[in-house]
Amino acid sequence: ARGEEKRSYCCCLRELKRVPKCHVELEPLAFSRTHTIFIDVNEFRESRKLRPQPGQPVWHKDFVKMPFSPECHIRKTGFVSNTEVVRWQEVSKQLDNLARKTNASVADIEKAIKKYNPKYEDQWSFDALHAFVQKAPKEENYYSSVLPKMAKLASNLPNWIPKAIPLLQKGQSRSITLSQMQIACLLANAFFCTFPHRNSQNPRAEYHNYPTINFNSLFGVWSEKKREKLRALFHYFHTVTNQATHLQGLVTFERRCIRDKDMPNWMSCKETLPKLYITSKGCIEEEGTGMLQVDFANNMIGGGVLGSGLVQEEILFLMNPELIVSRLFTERLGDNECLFIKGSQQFSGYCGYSDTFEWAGPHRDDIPRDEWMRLHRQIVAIDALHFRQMREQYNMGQITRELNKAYCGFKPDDNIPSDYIPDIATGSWGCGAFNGDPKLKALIQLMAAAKVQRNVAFFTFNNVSLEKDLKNMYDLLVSQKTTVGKLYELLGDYCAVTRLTSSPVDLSVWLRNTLEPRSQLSKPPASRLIK
Ligand code: AR6
Repeated sequence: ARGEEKRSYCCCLRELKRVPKCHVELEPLAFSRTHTIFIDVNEFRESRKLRPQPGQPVWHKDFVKMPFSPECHIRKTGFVSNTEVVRWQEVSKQLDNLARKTNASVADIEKAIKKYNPKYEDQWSFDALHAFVQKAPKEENYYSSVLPKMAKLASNLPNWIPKAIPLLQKGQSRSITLSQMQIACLLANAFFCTFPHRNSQNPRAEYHNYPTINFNSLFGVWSEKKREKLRALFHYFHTVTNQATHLQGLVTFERRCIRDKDMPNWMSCKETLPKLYITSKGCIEEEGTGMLQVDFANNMIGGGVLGSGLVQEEILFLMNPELIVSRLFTERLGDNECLFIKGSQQFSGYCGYSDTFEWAGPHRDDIPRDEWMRLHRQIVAIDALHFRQMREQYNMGQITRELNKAYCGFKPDDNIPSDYIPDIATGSWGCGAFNGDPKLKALIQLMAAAKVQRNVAFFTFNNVSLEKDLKNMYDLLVSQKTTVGKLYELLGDYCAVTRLTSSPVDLSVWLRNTLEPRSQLSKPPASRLIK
């Protein structure tokens, strides 16, 4: 039986392409109609300095409403009458007070935040933050010294980012490039809940179609999970306020939207499946370093990272907190959209998962940078459909939606020679919190990867039987030279059959019975066997 198991068309990990080895030299960094850059590009080109680009905030529906905009007011209730004051006056007063304290307490922070968010005085709880600081072990108890530094960083927002940040809105393909220090400053503001108009949960609220960004939701409802989240985030702030010299790079956030008419006609795709490396050991972010790493996203980017969620996307965002800033400007992703993030830094390591998740200490990120001083890390956020009932997914409408979503995330930039395109590191996308069928979703991702001619490293995350089943399914399809178009047609038949049965037939079994009714497995050629 051992000999049998070894016969597979699957490839080895070292056969797959990664950056920086397969990196193609970039054009010089430059603004364009669809790319907003927040540093002075000329200076960057001449001396690699990351000086903020001058500009003005804009109080407009297409831009992030900044807390220091002169149009941003708060109402102060007095004994006799109410007055309106410019909100930044109050915010910077509070932040400057905190910055001057040598030992800021959580009570000081709570008081400060509520001063400029008076509406939430009775609604926001800080019990988790209080418990966190109280219970922190001695060696980690640097909070009272880091908080004033964070307040100072936050109050410098008008200097770090004077220019208006465009929102990455639905239906647009556009990018934003920020320096890592600018991101740290924005996140410090998120921590102190300074962003205006971002707190209402009302479906009619101005930003109802955007994720939340202010950190208030992290501060209430104490749990062990919250503790681990706060450890990771405080470690990030501790690092950025102490070792700013290490934050010498840029990060790009790119929203991509593909119009329906530019989506593939799946039925007529002639491509066969790409190379596949599959393993139950390891995970996307470690063994997949240098490949395009898939974020199993929520359509509200970052999902529950600022609340109670703690699965793949949230963990990724906690290990790489710069990703969290995407919540500030990324509107809910549509079915034909995704978000790429290039250059984010990993600050922490972790162990466990979900309820057993633990922050495992600092991570030294020593991957090299590209010509734009971005770390060679590429992440793509694609949100699968959330199936309340497993059965809902066996339907060609849903399958086509998932194929198009994966295609949008996997499609490389135009005009890059294929030798310079890294392969894809993924796994059971949509099959945890979102209840998808791991075999169907793996096939969908392989079909989308085939269409864009990228190979796949697939991590089943300790699931040994899934590894085996996917390997067998893949071997069958490769041995039969099954095209994407043919698979699409087969999936149509599979859905039809599944609709007629009370419990879904296993996809890999059904494919085997359909493609090989006599179970005549053709043997792979000796040259493709893994020794
Ligand atoms: N590498 C490889 N596989 C992993 C990793 C990893 N690092 N982490 C988890 N898995 P899930 P979804 C496997 O549930 O179903 C979030 O709240 C693991 O087997 O995170 O697409 C988002 O914000 C896990 O069961 O993805 C969304 O709201 C499976 O991948 C929602 O969850 C799926 O991970 C998305 O849920």
